[in-house]
Amino acid sequence: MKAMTIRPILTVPNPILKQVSKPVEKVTDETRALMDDMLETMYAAPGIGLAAIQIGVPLNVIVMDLAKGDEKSNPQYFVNPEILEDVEELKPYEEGCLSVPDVFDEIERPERVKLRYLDYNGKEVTEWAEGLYAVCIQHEMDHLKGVLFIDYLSRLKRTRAVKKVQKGEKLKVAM
Ligand code: K1U
Ligand code: ZN
Repeated sequence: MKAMTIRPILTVPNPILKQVSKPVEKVTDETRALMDDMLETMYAAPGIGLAAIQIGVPLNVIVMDLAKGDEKSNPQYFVNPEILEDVEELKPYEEGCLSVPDVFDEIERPERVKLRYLDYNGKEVTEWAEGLYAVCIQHEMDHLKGVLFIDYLSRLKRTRAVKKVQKGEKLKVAM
């Protein structure tokens, strides 16, 4: 039986979120235990994606589950993901982030990307992502580079977003 732990999710302006994550040398049981904890943490939040740095682990690891409402869960695991190709066409999507809670804004990204990554068992996968899959993997891969979706917004919007999160955190402590 897997023992999984829900870990605290770091929020802005925690400087750890700006760190650049490192490649995983080999997918081991330790990597799988990290991915199990990340998935549990993501489901509890709830969210549809999570990068390891969001729980303070600077490794190139991402989990995702894009199953809707009553659909069967569909966990996906990405170790050392790379974008091999993207298309010129950009598509806007109203993004959110568990590290910037209660802030949403429209971000434009390439509507399709070709990915290469290692899965839960360390097997190499190459495939195209589109729709919400393309949006989410690009958002999560930005986390691995220390980039947050609010970094694409104006300085004014970004400052407001960080202040909103800090105010929310203060209220949580007071309650
Ligand atoms: O913090 C994260 O990186 C996770 C983030 C992923 C994401 C969402 C939308 C666009 C791009 C990337 C989230 O999961 S935010 C929460 C969210 O979108 C959601 C939560 C519950 C149900 C459905 C969606
Ligand atoms: Zn995020």
